[in-house]
Amino acid sequence: MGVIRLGYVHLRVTDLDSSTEHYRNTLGMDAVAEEDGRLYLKSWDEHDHHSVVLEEGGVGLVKLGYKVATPEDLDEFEHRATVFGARVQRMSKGDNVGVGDGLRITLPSEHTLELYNDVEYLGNATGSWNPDPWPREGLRGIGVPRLDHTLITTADPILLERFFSEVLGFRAAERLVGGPDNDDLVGSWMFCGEQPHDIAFVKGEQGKLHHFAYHVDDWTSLLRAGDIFSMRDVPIDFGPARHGITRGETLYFFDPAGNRNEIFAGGYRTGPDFRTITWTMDKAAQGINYTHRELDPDFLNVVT
Ligand code: M3P
Ligand code: FE
Repeated sequence: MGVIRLGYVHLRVTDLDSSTEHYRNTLGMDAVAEEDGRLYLKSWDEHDHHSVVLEEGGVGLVKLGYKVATPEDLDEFEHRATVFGARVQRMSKGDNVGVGDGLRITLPSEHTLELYNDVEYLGNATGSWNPDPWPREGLRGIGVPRLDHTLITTADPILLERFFSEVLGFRAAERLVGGPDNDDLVGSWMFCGEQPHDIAFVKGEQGKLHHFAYHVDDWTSLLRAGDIFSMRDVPIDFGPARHGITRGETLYFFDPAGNRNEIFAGGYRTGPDFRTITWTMDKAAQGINYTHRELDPDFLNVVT
């Protein structure tokens, strides 16, 4: 029962060709379908039909998809989201290539969130019979194995945290608080499984994307990703560095449209008995960039 993971990020990009080059050849994702001007891509260790969709025209998010454990979850989440006062519609099989019926919810932050259980299974690149540890035919560019999380912005983090908690059963791993009494919520990092976060949000403009992240194995992979970005002139935001929040290792960069991506490694394990960690604004720079303890204001201001 419940939400399993981030399934897909559907993005707008200014130029489909240059972004296709970035997501296919620099990150190493595979194109699995192209329909109505949308390109559907999948990372090598993902099993479901796709995890990134590129659509030409503008920047930022079209929508996020999270996979739920059972079809019955959709009925329960529809009920709870309606009681919460969110706008909920049913989405139909085929609205997204490879994805079955589901729910389309407008979050209090004005982002569109799709929930689905039925999705075409393609399998990963190494199969499920005596698999190799990685594809023996090799990987392109970084060869990202899978998506990890998204970070979005909202005018009302308390309301969005309530939504993810009360409607979708997420829990906060870490909270960033400010104000004289430390009771103003600036950001929340929430999980549905055992990762430190599956979704996070910070206070900001409604409906915007701060970044979405891919998981890689370790610090060495992160450094190698940095080498590939340098070879290919990919703009770097910051990193490689350590996050205080989530304890992950990070490298932020931009796709050709200016959408921020992250490569993320490490992080601790959570679970239903995990006790929320709190960061205060006077330590926010350390929380986000533990290594350098300073933040470029553009890191907080640039969203798409
Ligand atoms: C992460 C993370 C911001 C913090 C970002 C932190 C935008 O990306 O994965 O923990 O303030
Ligand atoms: Fe992140």
